[in-house]
Amino acid sequence: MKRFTSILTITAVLAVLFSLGSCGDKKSGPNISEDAATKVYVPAGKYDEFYSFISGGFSGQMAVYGLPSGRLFRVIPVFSVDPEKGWGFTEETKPMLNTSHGFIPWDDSHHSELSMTDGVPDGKWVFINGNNVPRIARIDLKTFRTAEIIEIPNSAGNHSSPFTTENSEYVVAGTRFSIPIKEKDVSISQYSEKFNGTLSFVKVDKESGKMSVAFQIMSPPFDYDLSHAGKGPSHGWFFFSCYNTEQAHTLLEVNASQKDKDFIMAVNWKKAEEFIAQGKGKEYSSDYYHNTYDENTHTATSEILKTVKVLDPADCPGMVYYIPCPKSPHGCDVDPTGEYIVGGGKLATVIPVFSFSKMLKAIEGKQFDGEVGGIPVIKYEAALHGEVQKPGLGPLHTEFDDKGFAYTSMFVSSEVVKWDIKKLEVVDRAPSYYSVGHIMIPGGDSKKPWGKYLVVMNKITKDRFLPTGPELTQSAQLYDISGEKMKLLLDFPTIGEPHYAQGIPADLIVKNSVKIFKISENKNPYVTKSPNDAKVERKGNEVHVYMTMIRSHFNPDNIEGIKLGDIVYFHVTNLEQDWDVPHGFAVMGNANSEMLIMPGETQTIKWEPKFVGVLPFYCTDFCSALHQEMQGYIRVSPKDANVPLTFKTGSDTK
Ligand code: K7E
Ligand code: CUA
Repeated sequence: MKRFTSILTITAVLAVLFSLGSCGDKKSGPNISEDAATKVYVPAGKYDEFYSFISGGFSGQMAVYGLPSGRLFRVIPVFSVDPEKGWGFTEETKPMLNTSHGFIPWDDSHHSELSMTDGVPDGKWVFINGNNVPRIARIDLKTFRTAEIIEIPNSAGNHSSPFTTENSEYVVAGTRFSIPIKEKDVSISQYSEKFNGTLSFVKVDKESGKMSVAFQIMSPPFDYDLSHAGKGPSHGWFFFSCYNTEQAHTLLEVNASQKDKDFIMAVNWKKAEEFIAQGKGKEYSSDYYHNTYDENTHTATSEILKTVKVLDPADCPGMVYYIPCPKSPHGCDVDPTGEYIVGGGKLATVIPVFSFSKMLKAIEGKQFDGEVGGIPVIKYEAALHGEVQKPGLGPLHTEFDDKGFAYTSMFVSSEVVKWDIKKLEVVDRAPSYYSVGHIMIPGGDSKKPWGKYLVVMNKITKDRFLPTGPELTQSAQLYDISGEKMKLLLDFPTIGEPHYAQGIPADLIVKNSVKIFKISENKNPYVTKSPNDAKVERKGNEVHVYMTMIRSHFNPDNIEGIKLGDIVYFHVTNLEQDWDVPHGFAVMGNANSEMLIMPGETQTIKWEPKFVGVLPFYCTDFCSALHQEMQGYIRVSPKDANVPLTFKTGSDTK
């Protein structure tokens, strides 16, 4: 490995040397922009031009970066608990992580996807998938917080998700792993008879963003990998790549790489809606969770949903087709015009580009090659616009600019290839320093790409930064794509394996940013709206502390009368009404996390004292010159003590 790395380093050095002499030549290596430093330099105090939302991979979170600087602004907790923000630890946020498997504090997130209006990112929400326990989360870009998480029933490994239709009518969820549907105790060897995949269409309410599983499409037991919606002329269709059409259930590395072609599945979701309206959807019973965070109560609630409507393609003619696609396709991307569908066959030697209009003609003329599981297979040539020849090795993902070019990541040959969509000709290639996975151009999977920058994200980490022990830094590279040739500008580290990302001009988001929550509108059942209303109440062995915080003290800050065996709930309200004045709260020995409470917000943390004594609590977030004075004590007495329950701040004992 070390040797391999140093060879790579030497190669890279040589490549730089060569590139000095022969600018942009194929073998020449990185075409580093001579003015890279000024192009990525955002002067102190100035803002970046774009936000980018990069999936946190196996961290289960999403990270927000500025472009072109690559500066990290925020990690938004989504599927994983986050003690920094109390996410998944406070009583108010815990329900967000409820699933049919119980409380799950983690997931594996792959794809971020911005909501769209007329096929263009609108800056309202960003969605992200949970790959492990199948889920989709919606993050509200007014607050940069997870507002909702819905579990996907009859699914396992929610990978081809949460890509969206042109007006975010739906976000989708295609199952990566086929399973018995519904789950039951069967032999794994009965894979091809007893297992199935599903493709879920999750409705998104236009105003509130609220998600609901509108319907699922039952499908043969393949692995559904990635997807993108049609747009413009192809609006109304959705395209999913699938591999393992061999239907292997063991040693897929070999057994699922047998066929020359797998499929892209084309789903006419408008037809599916008609079939649902006609009552063709069979009700399947399945428990799945829907968790929402209410910005007025500052509290999450979980509801358990019980049924889902499932369409069988055999009963729904004209709804689903397969297009053969070489070989073990991964990425499935639709160009800004909506006419071209690009498959990224990991093991393919070409990049196949399909034509939507040819596909429709092929369907009309019944140019089929038989069917699979009742789903007609369109003849490869009949739907093909053409193939990009010799693009590189291991094509994975494709994004688009606003000038008719596509950019495809090449995992094996570690490069990005720029090609002309109509002519299918490679016009440029840029080596990336690691095995590249997803790439992202702001708006690059929409109708209107902002084709200025390209972010290239690693799959396998390489030694681009100072070493950090056995695991090297995950990272991304930024390219300038405003000219004819791609030019490397910057490397920047990312969190978790970055997978996919989205980008959008900052001004579409900044103007809507929430600065505070109005205390007058706080409907948390445990809110304390004035320091005078602060109190401590006992209910059996439960003690509820209704506490306020304002620079730089707590009300109350001296509490006595707690007994061993009590369960104490601190319901803490931040009374500040100024932007950027959160306070934190932690009590010694709390077995969960701190809370970070925004102005006008109430949050609750549970504490079970373990021994007799006087324990401090304090503000964890530096909030004023007297932050260090923002502290208090809580006295814990023996179980049988008769210390009365008292609380005070200053001298006013109550
Ligand atoms: Cu290619 Cu999960 Cu979209 Cu990673 S996936 S790169
Ligand atoms: Cu409040 Cu520090």
